[in-house]
Amino acid sequence: MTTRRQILKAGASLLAGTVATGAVTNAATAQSRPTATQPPIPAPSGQQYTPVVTLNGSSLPWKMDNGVKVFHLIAEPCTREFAPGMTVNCWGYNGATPGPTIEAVEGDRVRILVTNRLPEHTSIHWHGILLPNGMDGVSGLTQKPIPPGDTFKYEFTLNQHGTLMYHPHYDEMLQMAMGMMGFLIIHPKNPPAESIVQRDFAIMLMEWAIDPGTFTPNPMIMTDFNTFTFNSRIFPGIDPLVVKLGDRVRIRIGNLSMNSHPIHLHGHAFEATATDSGPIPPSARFPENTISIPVGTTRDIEFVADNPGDWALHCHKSHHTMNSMAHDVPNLIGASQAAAAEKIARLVPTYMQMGSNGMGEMAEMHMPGPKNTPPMMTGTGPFGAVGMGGMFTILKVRAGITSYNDPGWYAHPEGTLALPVNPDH
Ligand SMILES: [Cu+2]
Repeated sequence: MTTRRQILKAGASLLAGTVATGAVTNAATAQSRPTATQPPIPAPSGQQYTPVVTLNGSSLPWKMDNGVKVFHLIAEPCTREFAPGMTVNCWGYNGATPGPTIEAVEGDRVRILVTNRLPEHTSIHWHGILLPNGMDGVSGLTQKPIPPGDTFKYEFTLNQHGTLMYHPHYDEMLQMAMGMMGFLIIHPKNPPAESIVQRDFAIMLMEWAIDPGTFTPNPMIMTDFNTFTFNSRIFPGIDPLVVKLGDRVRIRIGNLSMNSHPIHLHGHAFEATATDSGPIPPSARFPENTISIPVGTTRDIEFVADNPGDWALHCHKSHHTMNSMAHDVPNLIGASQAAAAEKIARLVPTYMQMGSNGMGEMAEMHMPGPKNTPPMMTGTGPFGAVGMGGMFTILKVRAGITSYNDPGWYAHPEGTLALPVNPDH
């Protein structure tokens, strides 16, 4: 007799096999959108707002139909370059993970068509949006799932403003682990003067389990993730946030991963101005350097970029600024490896002992790794190896720039740089 346990086991190994070969993503036919940050779509005539820049992503164009903004999302497999040298088999929307940012204005009526080109059912939930129950996208509860090949229509009026999200509510564990998520951003109809910004960025946080040498995230992993992304990119593949000195800047951060991420900005104090339920009253705001973004939420932070330079913006969980982390390795800090290294070198002549005096040397030594696997710490700045990967990018604040193209590295004014000295003088 075949037991339930045997069936489960057989199913699991079959699934593991498909995941490992990438067949589950139909990688051969997968779409892939550019990973360069696309210029935002300007506000249409009659509406005024600063359009959102989705770092290493894009916004979703729309058509007008009798006063209704009509968007079309396509749920489908895609490939995503996380950084040069690492391309991942994902699922997303319109060829990208995160999917394109949907942008609208409070009071708009929107119609969002969702076509399913995945090999299984899906549905789409509008996270944080106040809408009629039948538009909420929870398969089984408020609608039938969308079968492969079908298109469902969602239509509702936006009666709020803020940073909201969309994601599946069918086989969520797998579909979100494969990258299915995106922003739905609603600008206020009549923004107060103090909330008008010159630069408005959107960053989705995500974590993945991608074994070294493989191409497909493992959705079965619950805690031991090894790849941490801003908009499904890892440093140094993440574009910088370029702003002019004096700009008021908003960064909208969403988290649909399995962990909270304390996001830390150097050189500036900011305030959280909104959650995924709307604005935080000014009387309730306080200055911060680091803000934890809990799972399943968004936070908007705002500040005046009043300090020129190249400022790190990163997750403060130090394992989250690393790539392809392996966590089950022995601790060698302070251990003498000389005797063992000599013996290993007889078998493997290229063997290098590492870890006794810290691991910083790994940032400078780019040892060849398995295919499709970036070094753990990587990226180079004007002073050498940055020693960071994962959730790390740079806020570039510049005086006198005339475009928001990457201005290169900051030139430090004379006398403002930390330099070696003789401590006795
Ligand atoms: Cu983190």
